[in-house]
Amino acid sequence: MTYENILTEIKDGILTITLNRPKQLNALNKAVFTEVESIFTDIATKDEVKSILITGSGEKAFAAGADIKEFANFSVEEGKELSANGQRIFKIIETFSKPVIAAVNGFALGGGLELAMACHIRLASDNARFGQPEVSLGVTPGYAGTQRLTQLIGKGKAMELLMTGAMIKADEALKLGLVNYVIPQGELIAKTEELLKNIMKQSPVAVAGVIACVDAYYTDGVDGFKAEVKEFGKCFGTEDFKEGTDAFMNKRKADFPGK
Ligand code: DAK
Repeated sequence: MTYENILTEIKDGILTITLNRPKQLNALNKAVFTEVESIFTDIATKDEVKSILITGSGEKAFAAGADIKEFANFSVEEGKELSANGQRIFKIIETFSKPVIAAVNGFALGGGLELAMACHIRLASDNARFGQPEVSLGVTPGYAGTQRLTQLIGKGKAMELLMTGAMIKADEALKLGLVNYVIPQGELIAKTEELLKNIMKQSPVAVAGVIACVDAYYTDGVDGFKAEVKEFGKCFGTEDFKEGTDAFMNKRKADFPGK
């Protein structure tokens, strides 16, 4: 697929996806969703991609929400379909077996914040702003913002942000646990890559297991403790486990095959 709304680059095992509609502050339209889904499908089995960094083009926005101009005249049915499709694609990101980090380089509003929250970890530049302003447009969040924001920052604060539609600054997002670090904008990508490289030194199989176990905690009807027993047990049959334990016993650094 040729991408017109995202830029992609693979370097040192990291796929960088840059949302690229700077004139619309990287607002998420249908085409962006299609392209994001396509790239995730494409890289799922591509060994050269070991982790993913998602950011926005320019210095102003990660993504200023769903494209308001696109959905303004939608019917009830179209609204439901848009929401279900977006939720499905964000779920692919959330449950992706390779680490996905959002480098939030500016506004992350509405669908933009929902995308960042679907990523495993979020880092923010000092100019970043976060909010779910949907209620100001007469809609509720449609891409699982009510769920993931509550999971990440707790019910009271999530209710406040969701009901007021207020925007918060990066330092408050840090205090709330919405982002892990706040970094000067010029250093955001380097710091995000550094974190991904630290993760990529670990066993990819075990990292995928961690993602699955943490997701299990939030999945209805799934017992996360049992999921952990299963993932833990699986590791004993992997080459990564043999390599990791052998490296420890021989006082050398592990070089994980990822199998
Ligand atoms: N969609 C489309 N265009 C957008 C946009 C958006 N979300 N945000 C900004 N733009 C466009 C502006 O229209 C403007 O374009 P021109 O007028 O120059 O053609 C350009 O980007 C620059 O924006 P501003 O001139 O407004 O820039 P400022 O620095 O003055 O303000 C801002 C920056 C981020 C505070 C402001 O642009 C703003 O408030 N933007 C809208 C934020 C927002 O409300 N985002 C939407 C959140 S709600 C649904 C499923 C999901 C959703 C809804 C329904 N269904 C299932 C139906 C999700 C909804 C959301 O994401």
